[in-house]
Amino acid sequence: MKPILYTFRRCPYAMRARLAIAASGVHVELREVLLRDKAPELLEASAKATVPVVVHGDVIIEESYDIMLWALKQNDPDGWLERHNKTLIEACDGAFKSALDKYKYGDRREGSDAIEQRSIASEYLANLNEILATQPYLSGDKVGMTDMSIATFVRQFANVDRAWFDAEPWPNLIRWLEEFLSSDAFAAIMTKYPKWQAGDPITLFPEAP
Ligand SMILES: N[C@@H](CCC(=O)N[C@@H](CS)C(=O)NCC(=O)O)C(=O)O
Repeated sequence: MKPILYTFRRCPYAMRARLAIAASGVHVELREVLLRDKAPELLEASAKATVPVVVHGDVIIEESYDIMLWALKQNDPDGWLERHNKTLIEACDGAFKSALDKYKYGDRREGSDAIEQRSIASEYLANLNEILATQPYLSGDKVGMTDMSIATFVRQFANVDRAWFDAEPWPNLIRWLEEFLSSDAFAAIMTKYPKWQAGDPITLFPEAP
């Protein structure tokens, strides 16, 4: 039986797990989750009940970053793991994501806490822009683990107010994000699936060639 991936299409954590799984060529059985109506099978496997989750026999992997490593350690044809800046990824998952959530879900009137949080998150983005001034990708000359761990969160930030994002002085970051959003790799992980329930036919991910 193939490993099972519980996932949600628009979740940036689930997206990066799908990016790594697709790059590795490891096949999983995809189960699309509705966050407001989670499948009992997911809740049984993972009390934490966030997505993504991989269930592989007795092994349960409940963190997107760990799912990326799990897939790429099995097969890493593009050498993502060689290009892996853990400090930058941790800063994304920590202070940046926390500020992003307060910006995205807060009251975004001028002077509000949400706007203050936007400034905090922007410091991280300005740093990415500086890195991207000297090299095409966060991982160096080629895309790697660092880019693919962070891109879906920058996308989420940009989508809160795309006009504001595009007017900021970070052309390298905008170029990098655009390249990611128009990539085949991104398109391949954004297929829409109906919510999974027990008894449904198996959905293979990546889709069988
Ligand atoms: N640290 C976790 C975070 C995952 C996470 O928070 N996912 C969100 C969706 S984007 C979630 O499942 N939230 C639970 C809920 O909304 O009920 C990871 O890296 O996988």
